[in-house]
Amino acid sequence: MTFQIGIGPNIRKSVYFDAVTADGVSSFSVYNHMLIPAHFGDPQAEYDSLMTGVAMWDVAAQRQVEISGPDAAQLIQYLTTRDVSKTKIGQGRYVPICNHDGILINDPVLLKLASDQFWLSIADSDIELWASAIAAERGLDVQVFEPDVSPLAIQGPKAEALVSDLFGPKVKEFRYFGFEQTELQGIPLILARSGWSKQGGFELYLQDGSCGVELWNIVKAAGAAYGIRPGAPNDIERLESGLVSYGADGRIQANPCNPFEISLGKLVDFDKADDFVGREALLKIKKEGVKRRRVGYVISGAPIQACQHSLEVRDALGQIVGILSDFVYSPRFSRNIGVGMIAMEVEDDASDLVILLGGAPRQITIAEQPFNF
Ligand code: THG
Repeated sequence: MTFQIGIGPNIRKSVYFDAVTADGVSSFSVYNHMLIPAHFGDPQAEYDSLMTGVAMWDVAAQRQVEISGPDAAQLIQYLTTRDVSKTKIGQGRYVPICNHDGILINDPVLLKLASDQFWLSIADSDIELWASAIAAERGLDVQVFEPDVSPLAIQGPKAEALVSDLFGPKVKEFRYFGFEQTELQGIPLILARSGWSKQGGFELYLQDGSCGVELWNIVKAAGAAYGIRPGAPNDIERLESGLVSYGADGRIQANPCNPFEISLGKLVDFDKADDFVGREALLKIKKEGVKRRRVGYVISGAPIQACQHSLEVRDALGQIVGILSDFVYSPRFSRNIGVGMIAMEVEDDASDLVILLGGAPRQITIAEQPFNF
């Protein structure tokens, strides 16, 4: 099946769009109603550069929702399941956001810029609407808006050397999710040690969209010494490393899940002094126990094409007992791997599980997360 996706004016371009098209982007996806590069025509080389070199990604679609004003800290505490009251300025945190039913609706990175100024660097759902509605309903004195900020990720084992060339050796001292306001040849940006891979790296949160192409080209030129390649958030690596993808692994409209099911239970702080959205529902879910759990899967047979849509996991009786939400062929483990959910009553060593792939059944087994072969 070959087809194209129509791009209309409802899908926004990134500030790096002209740069990534000049550099040969060959596939886009859509994230936060924006185009996001999917690959540049050579997924294998892009995977290799992430694993052994350095890759640069246009992740401007990781939009920032700014919450600032006298009640900003209070609103952040109320929106997230984590206790971020002790978070320091210049420190980021991975913060699940749930609705009142305890269903995960986003899993952003929080950046605390000042005692009264925060960014939520969001996954694929409309948190600006959610946060501004909650703020207004609660009569909080805050501004909620999308600032002119566009992250560019630099990931891979050589990322630190490159970023150190650009910003100086101080970057080696950055803690995970630690960040600093800085500039590069006069371009304002926030530099953070973060990014959606386990290969290490940094993100440049560009604060002037008119400089997108210029910033891209500065990084590209400096990265040439390390063999930098343009790429995109890499599904193979994230599955190998066990990172959660809100949207792919579940979203409220399809496969809604609570944090306990999706392995983010440790980020729900019932002990925090402040109330938070979903607290009551999550307490009840925890007390009653979840009905399914997040697992890795190994899919038998020949190497598979990357996943486009989730698949049902069935047992010997043909009952649906789980979901395989994303899968790839893993070069690191030389087998087909995936992630998803399975009913609590299914044993870890179940041998009767099957999926239907391209009309043919394949055996599928449960594997520990993160994968450990
Ligand atoms: N960087 C920035 N914004 C983002 C992402 C990012 N927004 C969207 C999406 N990614 C948010 N989701 C995640 C998911 C996982 C991680 C970061 C963002 C992550 N997880 C580590 C892990 O699971 O091992 C560490 C989590 C922790 O501290 O507990 O890094 O990538 N700017």
